Amino acid sequence: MNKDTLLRWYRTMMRIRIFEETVNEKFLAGEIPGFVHLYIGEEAVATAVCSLLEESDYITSTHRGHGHTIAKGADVKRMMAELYGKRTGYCKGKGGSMHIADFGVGMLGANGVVGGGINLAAGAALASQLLGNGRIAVSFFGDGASNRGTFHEGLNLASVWRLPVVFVCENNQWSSTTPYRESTSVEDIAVRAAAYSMPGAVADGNDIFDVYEKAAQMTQRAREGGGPSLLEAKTYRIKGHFVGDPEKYRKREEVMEQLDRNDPIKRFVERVLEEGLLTSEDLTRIDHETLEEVSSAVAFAKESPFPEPTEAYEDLFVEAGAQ
Ligand SMILES: Cc1ncc(C[n+]2csc(CCOP(=O)(O)OP(=O)(O)O)c2C)c(N)n1
Repeated sequence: MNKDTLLRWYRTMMRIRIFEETVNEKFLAGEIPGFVHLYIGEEAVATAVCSLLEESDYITSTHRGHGHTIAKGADVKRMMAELYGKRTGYCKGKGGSMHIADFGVGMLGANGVVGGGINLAAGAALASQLLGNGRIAVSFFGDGASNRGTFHEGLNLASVWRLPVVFVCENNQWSSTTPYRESTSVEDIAVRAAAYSMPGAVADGNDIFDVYEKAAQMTQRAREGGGPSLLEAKTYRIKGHFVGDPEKYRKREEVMEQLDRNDPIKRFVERVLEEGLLTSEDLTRIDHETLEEVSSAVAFAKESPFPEPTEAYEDLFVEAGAQ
């Protein structure tokens, strides 16, 4: 990997981590309304996969969408403003965390419906195929979503029509309060790809190099007209299901062990320093710049106005072709 890519990866992972640590803190302080799910511990997946995409390519996301949105190039100021419910936010402050979208960078939306993004990505890929514009689509979703009908419908038709789409299952071991082993018929979700005649692979989702290598084969296949594939990234949800989750269903030691041994940012830093690929000055500079960037996003959000009550019924429908 060249140095620029490694620096970009680190900046993106830190941008996600600091953004979310800040959101956690501000939510608990009562400054952010609504409901928030954090992606902490899973940053390597979105970062590696999105670094293989062009701005015009599409992604669909989930209820745990900040990481995907940031990795696809959205503006953290407008994201933070949306979380604060302000008019300068992506949905003019009326959507919140689970509705952030930025069509300008191909981010087709977070989604409060588990498994809801899978067929949206297949649809975007179908549009690209019909238009012949060369764009590909990626759908990020969880292990829980892989047990929904939408997963099976989406993979089947994507395969039948050889759509340019990559399905990325982030197996973070938990589906809300349920361990994936208690709800999922297979050890590796990737094996389900065989049922839909497409390649499937398992990546160590906390090793950005591994995710990148496996995802690269799949994005290339999609670009070359080879059709869809399924990547399962094994990772771990460090935070509760949502901010404020008392987490009575798992032991604290399990989380601490993952944080200690398997934090994707820590693993990246150890490797790049050990192999002399980046210096600690490179990393510290990015840490400072990112902290600064996120704190100005908070200031921007706080200074921005709330929408007027009269705006409640505006923007509910978008005319076809308007975006
Ligand atoms: C169709 C649907 N069913 C149930 C829910 C409630 N729900 C919200 S998140 C979640 C767990 C999703 O687990 P997973 O897909 O593994 O994603 P993760 O939360 O682990 O990122 C559930 C059941 C929902 N939002 N939508």
